Amino acid sequence: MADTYTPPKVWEWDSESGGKFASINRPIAGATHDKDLPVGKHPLQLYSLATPNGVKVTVLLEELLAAGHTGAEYDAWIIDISEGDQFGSGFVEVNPNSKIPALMDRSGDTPQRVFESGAIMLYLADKFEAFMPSDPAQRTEALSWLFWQMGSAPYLGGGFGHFYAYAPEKFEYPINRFAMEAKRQLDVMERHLADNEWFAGDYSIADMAIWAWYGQLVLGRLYSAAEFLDVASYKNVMRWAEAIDARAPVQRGRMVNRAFGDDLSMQLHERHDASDFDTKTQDKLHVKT
Ligand SMILES: N[C@@H](CCC(=O)N[C@@H](CS)C(=O)NCC(=O)O)C(=O)O
Repeated sequence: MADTYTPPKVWEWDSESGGKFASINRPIAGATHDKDLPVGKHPLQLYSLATPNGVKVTVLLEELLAAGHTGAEYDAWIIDISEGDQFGSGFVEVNPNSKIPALMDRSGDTPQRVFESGAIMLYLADKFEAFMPSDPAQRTEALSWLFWQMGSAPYLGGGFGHFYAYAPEKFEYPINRFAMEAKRQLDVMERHLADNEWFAGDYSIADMAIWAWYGQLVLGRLYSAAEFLDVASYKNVMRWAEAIDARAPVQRGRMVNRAFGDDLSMQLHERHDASDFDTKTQDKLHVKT
């Protein structure tokens, strides 16, 4: 194989390196500009975007509300990562890592910040004692799968998705490397779901977290890669993904903070009330196009 790049002694940032998202990627943390975050009327303030990591949290919040946990009412504000909103000072105070999703819980005496989608899901599941098995062995199993997802998805998104869909050129080596890993991960899921309806006991945050990435992948919504990865061959993963996709709270959760895609009826840029899902209100909430 031809050697196309000889690394220099010390790496230097080439801000013109190309590829989708190249303009927002940088090797420095911290805020680039002053900008306060808006605060709405509910105790839970979510700052997010409907990427798979964002969808995990909005699906959980909609599931909690549908299950009768009225304390889970939330304002969802859009963070446009392509415009650099994640580098505003207010957002960096909630998530020093400058990535969506980020949550502020203002229900107590002191506002509590939570960042990292897995931590947010666990925080909400514990707060409302829902969508997490109470049996200690099953809870441990659910945590194992939740952390499996958190550790695995960067190979799917940052590895496979980046080189297959976003990189400025198609390079065989990384596409092969990460397609193999993505398919291995799907096979891990396939084998587990062959003997289990859900990942740990009943439907839980583990299912929601894994679905947002791998469920949406096999449903053909990520990276236009369903055929390339032959997702139809993972029959149990398909069965599980379709069952979750059919849930009304999941459909609502997918819409929140979505400001991309061709289907405008699936976009609810901000969510402040259950009635925002009504078409009329929704039109008003199409704040950006
Ligand atoms: N491990 C983090 C990953 C979050 C993440 O990667 N968020 C992406 C969108 S899916 C983001 O905000 N990217 C903006 C950036 O990289 O500047 C989590 O699960 O919350």
